[in-house]
Amino acid sequence: MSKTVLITGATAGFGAAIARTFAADGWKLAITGRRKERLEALADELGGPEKVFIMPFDIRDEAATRDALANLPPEFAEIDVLVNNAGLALGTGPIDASDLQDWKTMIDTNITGLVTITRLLIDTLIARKGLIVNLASVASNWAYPGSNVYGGTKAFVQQFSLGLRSDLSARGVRVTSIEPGMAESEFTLVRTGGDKAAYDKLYGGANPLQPEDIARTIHWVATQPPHVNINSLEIMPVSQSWAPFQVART
Ligand code: NDP
Ligand code: 8X3
Repeated sequence: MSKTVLITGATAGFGAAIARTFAADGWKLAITGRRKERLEALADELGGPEKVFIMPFDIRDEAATRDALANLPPEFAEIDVLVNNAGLALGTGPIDASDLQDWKTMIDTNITGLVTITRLLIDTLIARKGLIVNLASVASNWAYPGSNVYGGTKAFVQQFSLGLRSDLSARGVRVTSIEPGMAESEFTLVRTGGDKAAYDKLYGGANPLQPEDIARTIHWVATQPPHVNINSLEIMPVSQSWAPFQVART
């Protein structure tokens, strides 16, 4: 019998690639995101309503999240794998040039939305001895100028993953924190408010990770034997590494 994966944020980037990778391996998919037309197109591409159930809602909205999960048809309700992928960065500037509303949007999406859907699905995941894959970031591990609140949300995701793992190991539930570096998706367009020049400058000549690289990794994590837990994986393109520490001289 085929297993079911619920992927948040499947309308673009990693989420869409994860959906394609799991679909190619015969999994049933429940996919979320705000852009309903993209969910519909992806569902059509991946086998239609027998294979894919679409859940258009805003992950920041608890009532909408509850409603969407309550309306999962029985053939999609037994979730084996939850991929908490929906998320975003807003802004690249320093703290004193950042917008407080942008910070709240990142916290509401990357933290509150993620913990809400996780809590709402936890009984199902325990019953299924399932797997939770959380999209953290290299920004969980390394601060860089402008990472401020985005990095803080991703550090939360990483630490929450460890906490989930501690609480759930005796129940057979697996938990993995995936921590990607530079990857080409809509992420930078969202972060810069649609600045294509910034997008081209960041990725141009850098040979960044592609969404398929992350999708392949998550599929590998999900297909390990049930006694194997991949705790965390930090993944960068070969071209990306570390800079010297900054030293401010006054
Ligand atoms: P994209 O911008 O390409 O995709 C983001 C996805 O998140 C979209 O499907 C979007 O759907 C969804 N999303 C955002 N806000 C909401 C919301 N309020 N409600 C529901 N869905 C939402 O980015 P990536 O694929 O690159 O990023 C996926 C995850 O990986 C994020 O958590 C990101 O922080 C993380 N990450 C990305 C890296 C990168 O360099 N690209 C590196 C490390 C981590 P919609 O807009 O339709 O709602
Ligand atoms: C996204 C990767 O390096 O832009 O999480 O913070 S980075």
